[in-house]
Amino acid sequence: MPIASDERTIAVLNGPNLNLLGTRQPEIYGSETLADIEAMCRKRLEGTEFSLTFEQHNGEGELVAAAQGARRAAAVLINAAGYTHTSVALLDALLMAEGPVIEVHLSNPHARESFRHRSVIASACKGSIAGFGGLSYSLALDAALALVDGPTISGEGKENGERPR
Ligand code: DHK
Repeated sequence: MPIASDERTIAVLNGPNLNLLGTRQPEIYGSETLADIEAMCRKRLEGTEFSLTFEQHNGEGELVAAAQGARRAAAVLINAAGYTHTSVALLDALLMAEGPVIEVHLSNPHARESFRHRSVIASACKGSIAGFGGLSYSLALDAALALVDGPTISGEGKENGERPR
């Protein structure tokens, strides 16, 4: 069952194989587990007006459903893992997001095999943070909070009740 988010929520979505972080190719993905990363994200949002939803799905359909469930969130962070490079269905779901979507990766896909250089979901995203291990999530949360709380980076704003994308 996907979690339904609202505008007081920052949704963090994780794709396939990220459930095995900590043991999965630690030389590439680091030794932190996904539970460690979730705990760090929860801590980062303490004292803010936002609550966290944090999900991991191995199946493409489940991740699409999670993206649909997150469409009303204040912001969405997504590490789509392998589906980053393949999933038009996930792109379509992320295009429905009302707030900014930030692409997150532990590794730097551009420093790896060429099939990882292309992100199919990039056009739904405000930007991408990659290559910093678990810190990528923290940096992405900083970016999300700056986008939803403060003045916007590129001038488009919350005036007239508009939410930044
Ligand atoms: C995670 C994966 O599982 C890969 O398929 C991506 C991404 C990169 C990451 O670095 O977090 O290519």
